[in-house]
Amino acid sequence: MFKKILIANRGEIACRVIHACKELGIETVAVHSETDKDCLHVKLADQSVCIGPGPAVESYLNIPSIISAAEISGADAIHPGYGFLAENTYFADVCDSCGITFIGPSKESIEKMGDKITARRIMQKADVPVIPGSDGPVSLDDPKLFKAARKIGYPLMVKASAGGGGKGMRIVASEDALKNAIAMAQSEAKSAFDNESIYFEKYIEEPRHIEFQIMGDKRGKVVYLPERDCSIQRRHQKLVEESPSPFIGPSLRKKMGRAARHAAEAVKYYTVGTVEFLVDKRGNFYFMEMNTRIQVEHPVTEMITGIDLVKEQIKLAAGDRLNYDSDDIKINGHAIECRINAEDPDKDFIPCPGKVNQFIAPGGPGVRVETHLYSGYTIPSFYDSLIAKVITGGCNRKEAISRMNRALDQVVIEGIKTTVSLHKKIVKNEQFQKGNACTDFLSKHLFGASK
Ligand code: MV4
Repeated sequence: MFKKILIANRGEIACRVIHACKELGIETVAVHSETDKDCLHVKLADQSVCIGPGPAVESYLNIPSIISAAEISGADAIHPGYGFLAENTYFADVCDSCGITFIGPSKESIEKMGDKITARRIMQKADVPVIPGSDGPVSLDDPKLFKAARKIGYPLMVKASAGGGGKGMRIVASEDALKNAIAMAQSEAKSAFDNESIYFEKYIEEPRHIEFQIMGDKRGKVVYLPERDCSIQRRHQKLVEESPSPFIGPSLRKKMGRAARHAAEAVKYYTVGTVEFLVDKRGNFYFMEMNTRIQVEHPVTEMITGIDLVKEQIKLAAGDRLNYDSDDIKINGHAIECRINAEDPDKDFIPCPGKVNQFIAPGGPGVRVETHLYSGYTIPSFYDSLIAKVITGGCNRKEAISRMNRALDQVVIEGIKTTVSLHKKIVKNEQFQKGNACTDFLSKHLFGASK
């Protein structure tokens, strides 16, 4: 097992990783930007190193600085959290060359799943259903372009191969909009990812976003865990996640879980990860992408399975074997997570950094809060606006919802605007309570057509 882990991240996830390390008896090194010297993760860690100025490119994305911090502190492994360097193949490679264990997948796994065209090809070979679409990249000067599009049918989606999470994506309603959509997606992808490779997918109407947590060990064993339903999103940012999905029964769960396991096996995946699917109204499911990291919403899975995913992740990186099967993992009740952002929902969700004069977290039965907030903390403007995750669990969905209602009413965050008010509306909404919320829920039920 590792002696000392450096956490190459900040905020709630850095705190979460430190909790796991402490429970495993592993020493912790926090890294922080100049702006973040008073952050909770710095206070919680055994040791801390300043790695540069506020802007992430100069600190949390600064690979030489982070590697130096690991070397001077004597860390034998690095946990990247999510975001920042978590899916950076170059970083995983540099860690390896320096004899530091990267707590995550191999660079080959990251690379294969990071390129969506490659991932689709590997999934097809592994008999994992993919969304009907083009076999490879499409190009504006291909004489068979319209023919290829017609074969898939309209509406279709133009997606960036290097994209994911909705970036570089366009819906195309009909042939006359095709070329323009490709050109737009291409230039967006070129500037965002320095890769203008584009492909087609059939447009799945009113889909649900269902994802499976998986875990693999270094001997090639992979297990799947129960699904999370992340259908409530805004501009491709998840707002609410729950597990199990009100939409998925035992037989579809088993079919999708096995497909998720095959997806992970196909890229020799040996850590925690998530396979995302779109599910249509009839229950057909399609591989969408794989996230090769621990995700923001992992606690809902922990709540209903009793498995500590971050501790498992660390143990798997140290070479431990998985000594249980998917069927041994039981669903215990229901869990929901609301992501609280420092944003103003009444002003188009503009970020609201600033001083938190008072913070009181809810507690009591079935409530878990993952946060780096404390009274007097100042939220900087440089980073993501996620400030807290409220997770509630109960013996069934109804109890998890009533606990979420109660917990959200008890949150006190003074000094800044947050999305707590939006979450209260979602959780009280009749369609949500019935389990009907699909991907257009927000626009349909809470905001009007434009959003
Ligand atoms: C799609 C889709 C419909 N058809 N792909 C991809 C990234 C994710 N953030 C949104 N993505 C979608 N891809 C095809 N072929 C619809 C969406 C989508 C969506 C999916 C799940 C949950 C919420 C969504 C909101 C908008 C669009």
